[in-house]
Amino acid sequence: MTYIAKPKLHHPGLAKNKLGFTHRDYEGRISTLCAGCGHDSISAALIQACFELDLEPHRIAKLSGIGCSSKTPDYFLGQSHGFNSVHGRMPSVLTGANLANRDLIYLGVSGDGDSASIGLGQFAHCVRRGVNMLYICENNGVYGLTKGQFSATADKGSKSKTGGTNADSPIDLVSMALVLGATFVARSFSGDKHQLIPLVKAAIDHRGAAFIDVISPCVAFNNHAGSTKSYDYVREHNDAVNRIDFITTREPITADYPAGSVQEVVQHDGTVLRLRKLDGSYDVNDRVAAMNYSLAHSAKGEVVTGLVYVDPRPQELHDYLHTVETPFNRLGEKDLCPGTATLAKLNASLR
Ligand SMILES: Cc1ncc(C[n+]2csc(CCOP(=O)(O)OP(=O)(O)O)c2C)c(N)n1
Ligand code: SF4
Ligand SMILES: [Mg+2]
Repeated sequence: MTYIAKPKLHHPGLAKNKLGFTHRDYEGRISTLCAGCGHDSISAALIQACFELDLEPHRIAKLSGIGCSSKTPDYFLGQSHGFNSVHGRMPSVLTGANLANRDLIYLGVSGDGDSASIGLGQFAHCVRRGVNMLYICENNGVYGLTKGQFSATADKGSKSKTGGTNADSPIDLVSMALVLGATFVARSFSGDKHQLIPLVKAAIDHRGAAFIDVISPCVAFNNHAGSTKSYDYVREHNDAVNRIDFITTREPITADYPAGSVQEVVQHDGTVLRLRKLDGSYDVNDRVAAMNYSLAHSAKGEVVTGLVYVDPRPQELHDYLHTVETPFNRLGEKDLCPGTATLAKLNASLR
């Protein structure tokens, strides 16, 4: 329950980062999500990444929409700025905040419903504008908060918990981010903290639009048995499997597997996720190759994870708009009202 505060006591031996903060200083309130929800693992990865990056919590702004995923900013970085907006509208609120104060680190936290259904247009425009942010989609293929309707990322043919079949083609947000010009694109799995934490750190460090699609199982409603997740499909492809983990129901799902291999992860409902980790020969700077690779493996029923694409020389919205470097809240009257002579000069330059 959110009204139960976490005890403030710290063990005196807790490790501190360079700023003298402990891991606890990056935590939030007690999570109210279902036990074993993938979203909680993503919160844990964000906490660990910010701790390891020695970030000052007051320099971070968390923005989200509506959904179980969008609730999570309450459960991490309790001393940072936070704004829980309207369903699917996080990107425009984040863009506005970023334009007003470019000095903060922006974390946009969203769900697949929030980003790929009602908020698809918002997602597209903030990515194509190159807003400097880490945009995380906690992707479980369902509307978890409203009890498990298919989202736009659900596989065609997958079954809902109540037995309905999804007839629509899925939206692949990684492919979309690549097409839209994101300068950092990755996919990970909430249960693979060894992959996710470094990706989060790299994305925070990236100066431009960074997008991470994190497959995050919904233990309550993720009942899809689509072509990529069915037992039949897995049996057919069993030769390619390095290792299969059978996970006890309602325990957090974990996966740890070497680069270049395929991991099949059995989810809480018995469906299987095939994760292919990119190997060392993959060129992360080739956008077109990244699209081809991602689509080719998607056609084989595999989910490509890892750093899919990064632009080594990214630009961001402020570069395009030539905005002033000083955040709006630090501009004085003299900056904002430079006087009639300056106004006349400006007007003359426009004639
Ligand atoms: C404008 C509007 N439409 C619909 C809803 C109802 N609603 C709340 S959360 C949600 C879907 C959330 O799904 P997702 O973003 O995938 O988050 P999850 O709960 O799966 O993490 C919907 C449809 C709403 N709150 N506001
Ligand atoms: S309903 Fe699904 S997404 Fe929501 S908290 Fe429970 S497991 Fe997580
Ligand atoms: Mg969802």
